[in-house]
Amino acid sequence: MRIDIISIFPEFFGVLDISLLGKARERGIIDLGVHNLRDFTHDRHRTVDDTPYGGGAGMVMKPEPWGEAFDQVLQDESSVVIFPSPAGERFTQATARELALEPHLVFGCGRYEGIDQRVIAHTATRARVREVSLGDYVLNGGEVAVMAMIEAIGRLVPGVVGNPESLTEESHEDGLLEYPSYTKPAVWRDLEVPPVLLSGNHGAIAAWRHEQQLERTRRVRPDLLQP
Ligand code: 6GU
Repeated sequence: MRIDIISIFPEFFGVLDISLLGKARERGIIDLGVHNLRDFTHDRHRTVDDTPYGGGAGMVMKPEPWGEAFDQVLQDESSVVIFPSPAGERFTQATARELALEPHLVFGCGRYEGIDQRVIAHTATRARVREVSLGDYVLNGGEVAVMAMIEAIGRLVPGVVGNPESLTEESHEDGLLEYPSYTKPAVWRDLEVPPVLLSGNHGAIAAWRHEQQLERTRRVRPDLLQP
């Protein structure tokens, strides 16, 4: 999978060199390009924003540098462009699963009050475009959101996570929260591991874990159980 990121803070993405994603890049499974939006400006101050038409607070990102950046980065109809935005559709595990199947993702990180909407409209004429939000709160810019999305998507790309079974037994894969986990010692500071986990009875363990998933989901995320 090829991933391109366009941002005025390319140095944000240095952390993608480390950890699981860094290994996937070393092994050639994920190919990452980070582009500085200011490299696509032509004025002395490398201006990327301007005041909003119609008035109002804040600044809006100008369309021209974005247009030139996409001219360089977009390949063909196989590209999917993702604009992180608190006004987007919700990013979920299902979104991550869909995007993990794509050969080329491009993330356009907006700052200030957003990007001139014509950038999104024009990009949609030459690629599939999605405006995506992590949740109902506001971040200063898309960079941190894109980091989270790339981690969620990247670990679902075949070969990135060593043991694929670890992907099927986690929160949200079956619509429920994950069951609680325990390791040795069997007693720690007077707290015991639930005895069923030491029983060796695999049927009983599976049933207990499923009950724990249901209880936890009912308690903290009842919305996930609505039809
Ligand atoms: Cl994707 N971007 C920004 N700027 N804020 C957000 C978000 C994204 N998701 C939640 N808040």
